[in-house]
Amino acid sequence: MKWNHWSGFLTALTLCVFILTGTAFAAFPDVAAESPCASAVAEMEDQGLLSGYPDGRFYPARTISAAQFVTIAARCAGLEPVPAQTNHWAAGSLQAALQAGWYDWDELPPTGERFNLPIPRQLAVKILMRAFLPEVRGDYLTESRKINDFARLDGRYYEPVLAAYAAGVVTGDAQGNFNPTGSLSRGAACILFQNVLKASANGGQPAKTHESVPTPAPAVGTAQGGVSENGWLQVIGTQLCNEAGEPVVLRGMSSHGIQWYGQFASAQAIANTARQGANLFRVAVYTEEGGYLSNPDAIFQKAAAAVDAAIANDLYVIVDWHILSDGNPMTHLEEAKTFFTAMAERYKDSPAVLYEICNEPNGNVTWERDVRPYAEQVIPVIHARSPKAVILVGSSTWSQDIHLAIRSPLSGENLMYTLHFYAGTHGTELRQRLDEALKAGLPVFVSEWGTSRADGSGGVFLKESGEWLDFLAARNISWANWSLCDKNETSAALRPGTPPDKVWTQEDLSESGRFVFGRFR
Ligand code: DCB
Repeated sequence: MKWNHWSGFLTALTLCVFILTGTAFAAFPDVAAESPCASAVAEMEDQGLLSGYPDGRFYPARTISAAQFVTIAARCAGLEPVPAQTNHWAAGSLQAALQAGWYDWDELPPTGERFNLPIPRQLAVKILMRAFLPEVRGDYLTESRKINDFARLDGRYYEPVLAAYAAGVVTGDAQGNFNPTGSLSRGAACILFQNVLKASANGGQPAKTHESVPTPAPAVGTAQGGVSENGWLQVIGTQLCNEAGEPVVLRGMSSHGIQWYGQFASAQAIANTARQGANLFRVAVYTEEGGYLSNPDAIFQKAAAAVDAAIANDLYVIVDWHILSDGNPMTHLEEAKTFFTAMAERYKDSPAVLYEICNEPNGNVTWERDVRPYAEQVIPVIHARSPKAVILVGSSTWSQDIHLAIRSPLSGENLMYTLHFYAGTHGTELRQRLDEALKAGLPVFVSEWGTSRADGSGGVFLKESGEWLDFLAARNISWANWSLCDKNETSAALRPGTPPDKVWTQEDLSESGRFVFGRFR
């Protein structure tokens, strides 16, 4: 708490005592004495912090506007109005709140166009936490588990909302949802004020609140069906969503290089994968190492056949421009444009297809100088033909430098950043990077990961893989596993010699394959 707010704090404390001890006299005929907000409403009204409507009612179910909410917060904190840009009745208090750093300019522009709109719950909570409990922090894992719809939260509100859960200011609804972009009723706002003031008086420790803390939410409720169920995908905040705007998680297999293991990108192999519960397939179109650049027409046909087979099996499918030994995506920019022009033209009407424009930039490559400018040239080629398509973008160091993209993210719709990991090589540190990216508002897609070391062999590292998958599941992050083939390496999902054109049994799967197939659903 800033000590120039001491007087406000004391006012708030005094108010708080009133709220907590005040008799719930019937200040408003429409607020029942036993209603959880009754005492708060009555005392706040009595203190001139809140007013009813001219008909003498309070209308606790009505939506509270941004102006009403911030004005009450300012009064509670003893923040005096200052000169403002508009003559809106609340402009002075809102200007003072803005200057006190309770919210940012773009959240409620001082030009006033949002003052009378409902205040989104995530913004309301941020303002309360900044105003009354600025020192409180919430542990990401502990608190995010309490929030069933955590994936819907805008990244810029992670910190205050997690802190608010930690301090018991917010507890979510009966389903464990926070509903971050929803509005607040006037009655519910009073409860929030009461909770934050109590916690503040308690030194930031959770106080007993009117709402009971729900048990930690289980896995976040998501759709994991196929294309016919989910339709066109869209990215909302950091979350991949279906056409209806509901969070969706894609899980499935990546092919190995189709120039080598094209037989495992066959209709039967893909159908086998779908039958195991996957809703995603990734077609790895190597550029070098005997891939597309050696034989563009034949490889294009092979890739398109695999995409068609995935679509026929109701799977989402990633067309992956698999740069690898050509570390810099700029090296084959023109070929990439030609390839994606043809792919996007062919699949422009299919909601199933996602485009991954550079598998793993590596070597002497930077996000700023190489990957970002490359993406800025290739994305428009795709979006010009398929405007709604989700496009996945890699980063330097084999798509691990997602933290560098935070500083200069791409602009545009339906873009996601890939993060690749190998469980035998990468752990906590890379997971922290992923959280950093989410926190900064970057949507993340794990379009390739393996149970092995980063070279595709060693292990298998199933315990570490499990830690990764739990981590991804808790964040609703989609993934594709490397790889669906029978190569004699531990990351391969099939045992050496497994025929591609039969229905596989458990005996055909490698140790890695059994583990990964078991985690699709
Ligand atoms: C990625 C690549 C992928 C590669 C796997 C495993 O590379 F995207 O193409 O697959 O991760 O290394 C391997 C196959 C081998 C094949 C080889 C070359 O499994 O059968 O012979 O590609 O085509 C990564 C990922 C991370 C790191 C290094 C590589 N890393 N890498 O963090 O150091 O060197 O390929």
